[in-house]
Amino acid sequence: MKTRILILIFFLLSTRLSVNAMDGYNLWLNYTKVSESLQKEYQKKITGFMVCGESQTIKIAEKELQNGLSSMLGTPIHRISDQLKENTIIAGKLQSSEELRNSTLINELKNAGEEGYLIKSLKYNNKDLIVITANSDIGVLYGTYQFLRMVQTGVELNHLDILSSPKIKVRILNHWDNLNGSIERGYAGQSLWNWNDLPGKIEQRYADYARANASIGINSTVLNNVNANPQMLTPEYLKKVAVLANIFKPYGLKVYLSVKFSSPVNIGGLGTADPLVPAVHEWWKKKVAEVYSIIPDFGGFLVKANSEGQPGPQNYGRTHADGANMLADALQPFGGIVMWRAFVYDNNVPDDRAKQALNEFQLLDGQFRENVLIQVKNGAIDFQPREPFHPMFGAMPKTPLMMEFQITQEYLGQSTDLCYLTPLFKECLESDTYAKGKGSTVAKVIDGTLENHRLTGMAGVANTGNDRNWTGHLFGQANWYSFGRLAWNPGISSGEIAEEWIKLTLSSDQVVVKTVREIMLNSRENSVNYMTPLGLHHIMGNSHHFGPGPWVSRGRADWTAIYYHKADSAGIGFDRSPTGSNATGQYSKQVADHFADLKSCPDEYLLWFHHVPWNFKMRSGKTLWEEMNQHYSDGVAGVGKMKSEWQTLKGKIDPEEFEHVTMKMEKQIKLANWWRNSCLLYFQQFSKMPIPAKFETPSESLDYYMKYDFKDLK
Ligand code: GCV
Repeated sequence: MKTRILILIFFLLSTRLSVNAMDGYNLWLNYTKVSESLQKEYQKKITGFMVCGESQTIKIAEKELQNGLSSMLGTPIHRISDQLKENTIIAGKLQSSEELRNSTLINELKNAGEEGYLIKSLKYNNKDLIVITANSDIGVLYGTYQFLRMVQTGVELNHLDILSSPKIKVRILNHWDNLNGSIERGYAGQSLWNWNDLPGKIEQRYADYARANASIGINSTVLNNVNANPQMLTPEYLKKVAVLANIFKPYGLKVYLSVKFSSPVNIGGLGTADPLVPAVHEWWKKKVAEVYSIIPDFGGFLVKANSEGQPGPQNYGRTHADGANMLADALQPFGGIVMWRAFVYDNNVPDDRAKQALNEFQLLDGQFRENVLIQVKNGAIDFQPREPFHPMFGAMPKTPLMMEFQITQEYLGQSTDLCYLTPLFKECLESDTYAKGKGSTVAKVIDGTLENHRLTGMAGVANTGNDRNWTGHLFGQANWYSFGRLAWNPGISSGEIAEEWIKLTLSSDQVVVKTVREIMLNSRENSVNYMTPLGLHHIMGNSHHFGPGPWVSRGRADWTAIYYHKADSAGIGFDRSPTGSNATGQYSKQVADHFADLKSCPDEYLLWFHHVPWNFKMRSGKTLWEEMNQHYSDGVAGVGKMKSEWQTLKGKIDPEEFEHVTMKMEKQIKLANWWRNSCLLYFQQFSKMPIPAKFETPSESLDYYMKYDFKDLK
């Protein structure tokens, strides 16, 4: 009997513990109780809420207000269905509420567009109200999430007057998920989509995923890998996709698919996929009609063509425009779009891979249909820790270009590194293309304002998987969060987004916010320093891209590290100036001159654009070799500092999350040391210079680091 009671007590205790512990599943939607003073303050300002409308989207807004407010304010906050009381929140479209329809809000909402919202304090019949309104139900839901975010982050609720609408139309995640459940470049478990069990079995995760996206304004998702399996377009799979699309719909999340260009051959029984052959056109038209009959709200296609072995129009001597336009014509009657990727490869190894995309696309400017977006990676190589902005931005004025960022950290320590990516995203968005004079930033190219394009987009290669915390590393969530917030408004700063995320996810304690903000804001530079400082790039381990591999020399030349760093006894770096590949010439004159001249080229891009002697005098007065040593050592020190700062937060952060991050940081320290020691010893073979005395000498040989068994670091 005694043992039974003990077991029962243990069981009750452990369930309680597991309920209280934070395992990251709730992401930034924890709705934790705010401080006592804020609870008092908010309880005065919010006595109840009223929602107007009957749609599923409005029901979601209602549930969020009910749960979110009750939980954060520490007291039940109820829906009011009859008489308006003092300090009520009203959420709904103007048309759906008598109180709102008569107000001056109609005018103000004119600027909110289809998805924007207005959050406003106003007096109605002598009562103080807070109104969350929009032109659509999804706008109301976006406004609701914003309002709840304000409560959780402690914003004062006086004199509210916030009008916000997205700067970018298609805010889309790209999942590189395969039909067998694996994820290309995924580091957080298996795919979220359980294709084997769909359409019959529905997992709670599907709605939770859509909810998370809606809460940060993401309105679109591509479910499958750009290295697409043609089976995706078979009726069997389309029915599975339809189930997901239905679950996502009330959250405003539209479904898109990656398609294989050769599908007419693979699953259509045709002998060719040539875009200029009428039977191929016909096949796509019928296929698209079938897709829309099964998934009426379908968004369109994402295509990787003539790249890394994927088929495309060039297989038939046709252009990217021929291929994209054929698909665009099939989608156009249904309102669908094509996102055609500019990440292309020639089958032959080029003199400089960085130049390929612009070489293939620029001459097609103006030839694409109106429902085509060209999807361009932030840089011309491949999601490196630091790349200059892609020269295509600003170089194709007649074509809408959309951004492709990588949220999954393929080249940035995967799920081992704490690397807050917003500074990387912002660095690209704020770069000036000078396409139409000073101030022609990449952000203006992609939000359409530079050339008056109405179709605009920003894609993020997702870092989600079926790990309990969604992203493997808890801080990976911040990158998903940040992508959504930036796609809504590229103008928000890295610091603002970090602060929001910390308060929503970890704690609003001032010390936590200050310390973690600092950790996050320094994290990307730490990674650049210990991996690829001063413009080095693509020197990661072969094909898995984890850890150092400056010695990688086998295989296709432009997949090796030596192709990119070009270290020799004379110096190091890829000469892309006019004396080399002249990739600098792909930028507008001001930018080209800036990068091409050694005197003006920023240190961060030095070895990206120049082959520089080892004893070159840097701006700091140090030689290039000393400067490299400094950066690699700073990177390692930065990671160590990050960990000691994190340790000061023990007791202020949920213990489970605290331990999880501590363990990751311990691995990251080892990873950073491995990077530093490998690169310095490897490059030292060419510089023939000693490691300056003030820096630690690597404890092992280069051979040891080259053979290092890093599996336990991943
Ligand atoms: C989906 C890089 C990655 C590939 C990826 C490719 C792309 O090369 O390593 O895994 O393929 O980019 O963006 O298409």
